[in-house]
Amino acid sequence: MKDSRLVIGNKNHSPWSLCPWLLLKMYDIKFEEIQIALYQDNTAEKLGPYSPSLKVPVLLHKQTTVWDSLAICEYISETLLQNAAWPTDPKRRAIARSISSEIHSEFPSLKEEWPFNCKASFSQAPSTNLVEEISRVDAIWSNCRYRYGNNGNYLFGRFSIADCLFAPIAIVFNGYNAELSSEADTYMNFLLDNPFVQKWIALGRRETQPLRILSSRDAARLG
Ligand SMILES: N[C@@H](CCC(=O)N[C@@H](CS)C(=O)NCC(=O)O)C(=O)O
Repeated sequence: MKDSRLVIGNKNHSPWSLCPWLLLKMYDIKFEEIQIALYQDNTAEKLGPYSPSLKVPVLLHKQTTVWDSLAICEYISETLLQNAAWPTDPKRRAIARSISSEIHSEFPSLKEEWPFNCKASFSQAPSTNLVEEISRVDAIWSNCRYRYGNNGNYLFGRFSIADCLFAPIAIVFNGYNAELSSEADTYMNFLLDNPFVQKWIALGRRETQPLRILSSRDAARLG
């Protein structure tokens, strides 16, 4: 058995699973992937042995269990990467942590109106609140790359946990045709071109598991 096992949900519908999965892939850390179909009658029963919160993602590393995407990314960086997944400079690290926490805990309209779906390809008019949230993400992406990106493609000059946290947002913005500034659009496309993100999208698109608890409105919109 590998030292690290990552429990994830359906690739098509689990944005938080993508974050630590991408971090492990980018750093070439070998892990066993355990995929559990979400929103089924037996989902809680299957998650129970792994996940104290009955949600994914969960990392099982040796004798340690870590759950919640951001906590898992922190743990991976600290325990397996000598903190390499955050910027070295304390000021930049503080900003990287702040924007990662912000996307993780805020943006209710984005999460509600534009649910993560690798198959999405709609132009769905965003509400006023969602327009404000999109412009906040746009400002985060544009400012971080301008101020801390060292003329590179990543938010902080090299790949970091912040890029992991925004990878699902790139998929969502692309799927629902978000209107972005050209700077933000460039970063979105850069994330979408990442070979591991491409792989996740391709595998997600191949999934056919129906989601039992979707409302009829969501069922009509999502594949
Ligand atoms: N804050 C958590 C959110 C976890 C979460 O909501 N996971 C979803 C899939 S992306 C889930 O497990 N849903 C199953 C459920 O709510 O029953 C994280 O970042 O990991």
